[in-house]
Amino acid sequence: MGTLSTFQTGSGYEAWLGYRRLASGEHGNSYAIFNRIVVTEKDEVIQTAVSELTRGLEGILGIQPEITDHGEHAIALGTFGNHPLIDRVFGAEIIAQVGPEGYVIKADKEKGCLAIGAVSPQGVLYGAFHLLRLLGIGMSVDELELVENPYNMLRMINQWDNMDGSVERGYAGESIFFKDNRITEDLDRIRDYARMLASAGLNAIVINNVNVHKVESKLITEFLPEVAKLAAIFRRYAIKLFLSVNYASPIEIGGLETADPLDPGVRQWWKEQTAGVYAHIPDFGGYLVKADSENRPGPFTYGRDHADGSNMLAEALKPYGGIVIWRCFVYNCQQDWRDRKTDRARAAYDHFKPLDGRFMDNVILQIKNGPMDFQVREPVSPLLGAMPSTNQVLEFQIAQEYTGQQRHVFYLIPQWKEILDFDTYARGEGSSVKRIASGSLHGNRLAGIAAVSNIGDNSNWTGHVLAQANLYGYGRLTWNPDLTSETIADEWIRLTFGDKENVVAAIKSILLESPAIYESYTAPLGVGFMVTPHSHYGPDVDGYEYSKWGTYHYADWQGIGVDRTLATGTGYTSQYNAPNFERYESLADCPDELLLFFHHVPYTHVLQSGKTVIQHIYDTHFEGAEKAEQLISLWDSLEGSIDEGLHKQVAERIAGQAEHAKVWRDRINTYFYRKSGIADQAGRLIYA
Ligand code: GCV
Repeated sequence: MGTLSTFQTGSGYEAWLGYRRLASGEHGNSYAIFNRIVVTEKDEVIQTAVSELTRGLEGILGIQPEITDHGEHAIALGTFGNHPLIDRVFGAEIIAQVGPEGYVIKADKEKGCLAIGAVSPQGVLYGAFHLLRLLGIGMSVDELELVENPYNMLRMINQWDNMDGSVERGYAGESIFFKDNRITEDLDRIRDYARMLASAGLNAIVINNVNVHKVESKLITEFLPEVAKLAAIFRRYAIKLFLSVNYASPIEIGGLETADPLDPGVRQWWKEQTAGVYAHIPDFGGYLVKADSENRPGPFTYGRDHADGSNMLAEALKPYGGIVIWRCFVYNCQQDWRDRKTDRARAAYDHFKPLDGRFMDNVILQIKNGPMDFQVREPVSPLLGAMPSTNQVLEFQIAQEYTGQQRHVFYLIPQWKEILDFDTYARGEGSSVKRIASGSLHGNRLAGIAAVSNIGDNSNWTGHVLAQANLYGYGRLTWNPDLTSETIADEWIRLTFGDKENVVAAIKSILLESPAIYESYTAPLGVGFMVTPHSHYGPDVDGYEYSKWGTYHYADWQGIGVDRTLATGTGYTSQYNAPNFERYESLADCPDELLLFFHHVPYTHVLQSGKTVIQHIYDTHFEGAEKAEQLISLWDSLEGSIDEGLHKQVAERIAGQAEHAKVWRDRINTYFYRKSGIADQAGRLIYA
């Protein structure tokens, strides 16, 4: 298919969909049923399921199945009530367990078939990918019987792609969607991306950056015919297309003098444009908006608030079933470091919480997982769960902006799981973030998870091959947040690299240890942001210390950290419900890994671990760099056991990471040695 010819095996292009041939004996499946696929429906998503299954069976088992609309001894797939074999296999009781996007799979020996049944064509497609995943990792499906439903309704990817071809915070090349201010003609590549997303269970995509410049503003006008072509590709994979819009579009491209959300002319303008969008894309998902954030326009200019702004767009989308996703990443990015009262961490909650209940029911607020900006370590955003009468979507970042930029390994799934499992106590004990994101806690009509994509036009999609695990894992976790990090890693490794046990064990340990390793040689104890301004790559402890972005650590000769307590600091801790508030407020109870986020302490402060802050900094930085170095030999041990091309690519990145970890180690250790004048107890080399 398409672009595969230009990206051969070893490039990483096939990602987890390589459908590697299993050696006979690697699984215990009876082949007979795989020779035929019985399908009765012409629906395009079901046809996609058929072609994926055909392709997969050919790759994994070397079988070219016959496609037919009748008969038995086959894989049967279809929606309930439309397929005689499916209807014979599944009774009312099991059908009742299958939700709108779910599916049931059953190996029915009596009827001689393996049936995939669903309420919707989309469910059939997910079921087909599930079957291929099991076959791909060498599992027997002879006794299979399972029902699956996604935990989250909205399972979304946000591209930060610009029409000039660049990708904001992109670490894997240029955009696959845009080039030279036009929409791509390489639709094969888009289709291959859609396959990857659907196979991981994702169902929505925003194709352009939340920072919408003048040219991208025209995606809802003159570029619509091309956008419609992209929407058609994603539609075949049951993925809804959304666009980021520029809040000031009525002025920038509409020729109006204002973008005031209460102005009748402005409201009319959005209604007309939206009608135009739906004329081209009848199942268009809606708009994503970054407003009054980082110098982007928004309703504040007109003395209006976020509810006024988002409701205006919601009204335009409402007749078509569209939604507005309105981001809460709103803070003062013109802060003065001399002002000790303003705290960026407080901003989203302070802006949005008072607006609870004022948003239309087709507005969803999109909230970053932490109060700052996708740091290696930060607490969970207190806004999550704090607006019971408002739809909320949780935002993650798969792109590794602050986590090594896809040059360092950083398996993000454990971090996301910690966030999803965090108890907000919004409605008493058991109010986990995953229940807020899914909408189940407050009974929201719209809810889910969105994440910033990590792909670009590099042949392996993600720059670092191991970063593919984050894209795959994001989809799997969004489908089922109760999957473990180990299970997801295991699946991904087997599908990508094969299932030799030494390979699975080594790569799994690299992935699972990677977050702790990276955290240990970068910013300590939750303080964050010790990165080079703008690029956000590499150490620069004071890079943001006197800047207007509001990201400070306040290190002096005696101590470090931000006092965010209610008692003596910015009061940010009070945005949390009890008992989280008390835990963060108390110096004694605050978890070590977040200590400097909440408290300013002397370097001699003793952590719960028993170490002083300064010794913790030295120890973690020496150990982290050492562990990064050890990854080299671990990876080398796989030479000959995995594809040579993939091995080489990753080897280069791991070597680079080990070198860069030393840069981090020395910059951080020297900085704090110079500030504190306290020597390392172990007497290791610190450049004075
Ligand atoms: C898309 C951070 C990033 C910006 C990004 C912004 C956002 O500040 O550094 O590149 O802009 O987040 O999420 O809007």
